[in-house]
Amino acid sequence: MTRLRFALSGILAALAGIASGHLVAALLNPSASPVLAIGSTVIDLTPTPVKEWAIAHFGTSDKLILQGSVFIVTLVLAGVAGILSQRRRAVGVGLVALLVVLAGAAALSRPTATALDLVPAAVTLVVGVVTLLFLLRQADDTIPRETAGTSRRGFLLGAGGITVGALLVGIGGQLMIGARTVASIALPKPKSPAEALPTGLETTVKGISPLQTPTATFYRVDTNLAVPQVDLDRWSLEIDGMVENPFTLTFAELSAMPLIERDITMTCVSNEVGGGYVGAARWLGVRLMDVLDRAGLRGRPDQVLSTAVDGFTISTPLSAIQDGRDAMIAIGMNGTSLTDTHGFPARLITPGLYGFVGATKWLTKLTLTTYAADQSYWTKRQWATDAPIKTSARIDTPAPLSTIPAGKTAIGGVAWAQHRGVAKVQVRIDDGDWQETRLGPDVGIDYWRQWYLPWDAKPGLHRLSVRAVDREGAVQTSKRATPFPSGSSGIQEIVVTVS
Ligand SMILES: Nc1nc2c(c(=O)[nH]1)N[C@H]1C(S)=C(S)[C@@H](COP(=O)(O)O)O[C@H]1N2
Ligand SMILES: [Mo]
Repeated sequence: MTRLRFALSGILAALAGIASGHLVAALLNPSASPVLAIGSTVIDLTPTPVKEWAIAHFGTSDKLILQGSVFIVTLVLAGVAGILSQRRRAVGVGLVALLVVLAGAAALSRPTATALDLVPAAVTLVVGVVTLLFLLRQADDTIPRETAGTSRRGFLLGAGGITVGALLVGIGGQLMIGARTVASIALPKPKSPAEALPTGLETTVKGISPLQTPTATFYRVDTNLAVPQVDLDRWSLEIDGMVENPFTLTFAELSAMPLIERDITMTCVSNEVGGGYVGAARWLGVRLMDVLDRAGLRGRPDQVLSTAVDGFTISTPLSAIQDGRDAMIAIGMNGTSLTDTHGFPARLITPGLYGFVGATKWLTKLTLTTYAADQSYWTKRQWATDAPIKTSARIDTPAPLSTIPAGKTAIGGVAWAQHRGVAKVQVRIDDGDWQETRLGPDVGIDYWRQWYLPWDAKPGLHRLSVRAVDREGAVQTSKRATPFPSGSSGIQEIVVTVS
């Protein structure tokens, strides 16, 4: 079983190296961690259909699954390197070194990489190679020992120690990365506040989404394996491109501008009909037009290309920003400063457009440009350039495929048709007619609307469908579309058992 020992040597060396690199990255810059750097590069290189499939099937765990796969593939390759080094040590060591060089290259290829990001890869290399050489010595039966059996015991002891050590170091690094969060900061009061939020239907209809989504449960979608942690003192917002006066704002300068407070429902283009990538929050921020007016447009730009601190870009049609909607640079969400997962310290919010065309998190630059001259992260990957959110209604209660007791109950949920507004929500039970539901409070055309229909449920299997009608009279389409390239459509239909 010598071969197994050699394979194990490779795997454990990789494990020890990766864990050490992860811990060092946790201290310096999480995204430079070897596994995270390779993972991020894989995300960027993944073809659009595969990415869409992963988001649809794995949801928010897509990142976990990706990281796990990168990790497993690395360990398999390291095992092969270990086996090869039974014949020729240099081959195994060379392969391990190559793996690390790839991780280092991935870290350096991140748009905001600095030379410091090579440190985790260097640590990985040193720890990996030293561990490999140590284990190979122990694994090798051909090296003469004083007593038989010493080598096996030595190998097992060494391997066990390294496994425990690597797990502790790796988990320690992971916990440190997870524990890094930005502190909430005090923000000025809005010059244009939103009205007090009315009481939502959640107080009376059990199981319905609350009128305002708590920040802690607000969906999160981005390409980042490690959440960017922005240092406020080093952050700035730059406005450049086709403008008369390019300028840069510090956070203090930005938050000193007149603030507006608005209730806006956000939706991700990857949301499937009936899905959970939608959330409603109260945003505090600076009107985007105020900033653009200060810069003064030059020539005929047609898009605002926004850049995040990690180099990620989004393009937003200038016409949407200019049409009077409350497009803003948000610095607050639901009464506090932004959390790091939702874009601290500043992000774009564009009512009526899907997040990938108007909601740049960790915003650091706004460039006035044209679609002919520049493309952004998702538009380079063939997603739509102009993507208004499609009208959609969702059933929150009863849950799909659930069993509920017969008798008086309610069918309820939320519906959205941002920037057009929801006029009606209709429910169909089995093959019956579309029935008008009762609507929750009206919080404006950019916000979702809660709805419910009292239902005297009779025993048996029932099909429930829902659709919304916007204030322009357009009925939610029953035509099915996948999220790619401009958002899903179709009508949600669920089945429940009444017993
Ligand atoms: N920097 C950055 N901003 C981003 C993204 C991203 O990947 N990186 N994803 C966008 C997408 S697809 C959506 S739907 C929204 C989600 O915002 P949330 O995570 O706060 O809900 O952020 C947008 N802004
Ligand atoms: Mo999205």
